[in-house]
Amino acid sequence: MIAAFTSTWDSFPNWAPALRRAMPGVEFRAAPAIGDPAEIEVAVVWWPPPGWLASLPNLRLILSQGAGVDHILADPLLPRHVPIIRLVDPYMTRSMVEYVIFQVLRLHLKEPEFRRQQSRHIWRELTPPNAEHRRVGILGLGELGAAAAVALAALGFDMAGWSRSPKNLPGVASFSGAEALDSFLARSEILVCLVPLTAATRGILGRATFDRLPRGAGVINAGRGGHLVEADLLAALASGQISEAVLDVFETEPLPADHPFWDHPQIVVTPHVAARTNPFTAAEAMAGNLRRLVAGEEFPDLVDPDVGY
Ligand code: NDP
Ligand code: OXD
Repeated sequence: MIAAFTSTWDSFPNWAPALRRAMPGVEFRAAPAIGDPAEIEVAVVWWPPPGWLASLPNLRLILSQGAGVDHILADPLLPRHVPIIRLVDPYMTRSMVEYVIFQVLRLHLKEPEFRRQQSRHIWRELTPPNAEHRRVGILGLGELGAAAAVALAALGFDMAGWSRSPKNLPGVASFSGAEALDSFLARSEILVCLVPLTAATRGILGRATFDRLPRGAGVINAGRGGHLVEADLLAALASGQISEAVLDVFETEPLPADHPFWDHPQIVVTPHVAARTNPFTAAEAMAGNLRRLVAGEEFPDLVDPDVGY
């Protein structure tokens, strides 16, 4: 079997040892030098050039290099009959759990405020509530959101999550569907975004959402830049409706050097590192899906292009 690799975030030499170790029977070719396109049966991709997947006439499987698949579904010429598999990798899930715990604790324990006080030599005791009196909400209770929510519940936080379908997770109140969004937001003093970027979720971190949060809420976006309406965040920070924001993902990445987020005292910027794909563990997950393809088995992590994730 021959597979092609294309990526805008990482190089083929970084991936080749991992792919070859996990799938020793597969020949990998890096775009654009893939030889005869008709020989390619599997594509391992991150932001494939529009039309590139459609140029592979015998393609049988598309493997995403990331958990999100908006980079694939954005292709207007996407061959919709070819199964798309998103990346589900326990290593990546643990990274996201660590990131979310770290950022929630920072906001909960008022670390940004203490930093600002220190820079002005101010000794002012601020006392955060205990975790059980801090209401945290996670938009998205999938692979990553559910794991983060359960971990925060285990730390004692008053947890809730919002998803399309109801969930039954230990210590996590479940809110599902558009009709439950307002009541979910009304109780979220710290809001974490971990939904996929779809037509239904684009711009979800905008004024309508911010206005429904308790005054002074914190916002953590580890989903996608397209979830955030940047001007609405700046306005909500200026008005005090939002107190702090932690942003890992941006509409334009890398974040342009002159972007106002860089120097904003109430914004923490991290460079899309909440859960970076690890080629070695990702290649293991991909190998499992290749085995399923060959065996004709169902894919547990199959994407539904009509729903967008
Ligand atoms: P999953 O597909 O496992 O979970 C998505 C969750 O979002 C599900 O709970 C789903 O509901 C919910 N959801 C989707 N659409 C809606 C909607 N319209 N209304 C309510 N809930 C909705 O995704 P993952 O957890 O694996 O990943 C989530 C996202 O995290 C990725 O798409 C990606 O954008 C981002 N990500 C960011 C990384 C980073 O480093 N910053 C790294 C990896 C991922 P239901 O359960 O009912 O289907
Ligand atoms: C992903 C990501 O989707 O890295 O995996 O954001």
